Amino acid sequence: MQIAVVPKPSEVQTRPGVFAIASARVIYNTTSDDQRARLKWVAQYLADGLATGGATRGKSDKPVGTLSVPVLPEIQEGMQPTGSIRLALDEGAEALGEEGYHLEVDADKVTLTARCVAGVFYGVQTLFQLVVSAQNNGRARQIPCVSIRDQPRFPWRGFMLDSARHLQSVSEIKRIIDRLAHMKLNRLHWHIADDQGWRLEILKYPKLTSVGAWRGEGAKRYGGFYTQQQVREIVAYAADRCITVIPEIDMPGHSNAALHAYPELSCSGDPINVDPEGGLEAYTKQDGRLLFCAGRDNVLTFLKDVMTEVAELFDPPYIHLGGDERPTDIWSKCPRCKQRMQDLNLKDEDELEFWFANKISTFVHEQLKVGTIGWGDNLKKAGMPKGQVVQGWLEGQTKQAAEMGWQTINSFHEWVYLDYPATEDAMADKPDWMPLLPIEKVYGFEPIPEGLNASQEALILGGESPIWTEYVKTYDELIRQVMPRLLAFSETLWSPKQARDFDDFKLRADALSKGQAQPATPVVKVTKSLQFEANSLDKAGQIELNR
Ligand code: TNX
Repeated sequence: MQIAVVPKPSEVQTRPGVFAIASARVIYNTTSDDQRARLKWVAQYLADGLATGGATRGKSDKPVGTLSVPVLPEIQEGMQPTGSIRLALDEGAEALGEEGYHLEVDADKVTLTARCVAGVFYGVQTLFQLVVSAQNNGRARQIPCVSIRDQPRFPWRGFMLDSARHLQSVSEIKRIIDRLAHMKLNRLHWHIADDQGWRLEILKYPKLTSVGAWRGEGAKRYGGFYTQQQVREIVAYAADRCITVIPEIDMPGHSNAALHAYPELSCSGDPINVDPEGGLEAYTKQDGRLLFCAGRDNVLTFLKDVMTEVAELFDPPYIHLGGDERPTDIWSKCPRCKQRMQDLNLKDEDELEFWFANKISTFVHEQLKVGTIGWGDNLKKAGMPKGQVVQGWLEGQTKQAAEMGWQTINSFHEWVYLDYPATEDAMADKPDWMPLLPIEKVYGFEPIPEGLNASQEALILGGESPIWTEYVKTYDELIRQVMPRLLAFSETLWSPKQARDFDDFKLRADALSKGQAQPATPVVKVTKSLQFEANSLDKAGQIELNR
């Protein structure tokens, strides 16, 4: 029987025979005290997934029954009962790293071992896919005997969600997180502030959301934001699924929404309007693009205050500070910016941006003890702040960054920007400048640029695929845009380079999606997330979706 797992595991050995999932029970070992609660959570997540999704979903995508899978702590190590799925931590399994796992499916039992809980979690995702593909092959409730040893090629496997141009509800974001987990992606880079909207509640600056989260008037009014409570809920939901949320507050450009709320942070201080459309056209009108004033001290105070709340709220390893596409020729005409440049002996706007970025980045590093990331636009200009991770999106940036000694995330737009059309037909609905990005091309993405030496290659942490949402208004459109290309992307970051084979990928992806409404999407649903959805549907009507 074909083993349809995406992303493709590092080592797979099939054997004759099947394991009957229908009569399974899940047991988890309890030797490690601090990990016990997490392991138990993963065991329950597995049982819930088997109960409502994988094993019981028919081709019509309707549940065809329920499977009750008990979850029990292990009674005696080494005495695994027949018919059980055993989840175990083995701290000595160094070779598996932090995210690897070893899955043994025998006719009478399943054993899933990992050094860390994340590895167990990824082994569970593989198990779900074995169930889904077996069922799509007409072998519901039976999975093939197999031995899988698997671990990711890169530690940074990211998806970037733009909730600034158009936003998604909390329950939709949770569904996105479920999908990322199925694809073994582990970073959700959340773009929550841009010219077209500020989406994050900041207690110290309430106008960011009462004013900055909205654009347009009357029937055209559009907007919404995430309360701090909702953000905490999303961060925790992601953490359960081994996904770290990386918030991005873009600066000094891409900041019109913040300036709309607090005009005293711009160079002129004049009130500004946000274009009701929220698309790229609004942005590309050069005269409409503003930026934080680098000459005003209140801007630094504001951004430091915002960073302090962001750090407290997300408790992230990194905050993304943007730094892309700064509008030019505004700072050099502003008396305050000119004064700053004179005082600090800075020769041009690029040097002023370097100073500005350094101020905020140093504050985040030193005061908040959080790392920072920046888009690579300034690498070859005045430079990037010390210690910042560079996210390369334009041609050559990732390579330049690694050559210059920076840790780097590769997001080269031509290969991984999922706002670009996937087919010739779809090009008609997109702006002319967007190139075609078919799934074959995404699948061919190589995170490590050619021509680097070994120590430079080691600086490439992985990659990230963004969905920018200027033209992506609804959740359904977003999923159509993202899937199945994100599935192809996940394989470029997880699987061994030499295992890449597009035809083989298509077969595996099809085996997972056969008969399902969404092509190439593992559809295991989890009871817990369904309950969550019912409970948390847009609390207090905070998110207006304008549908
Ligand atoms: C460039 S990528 C941007 C975004 C746009 C995107 C559209 C980057 C750092 N900036 O603001 O949404 O292109 O494809």
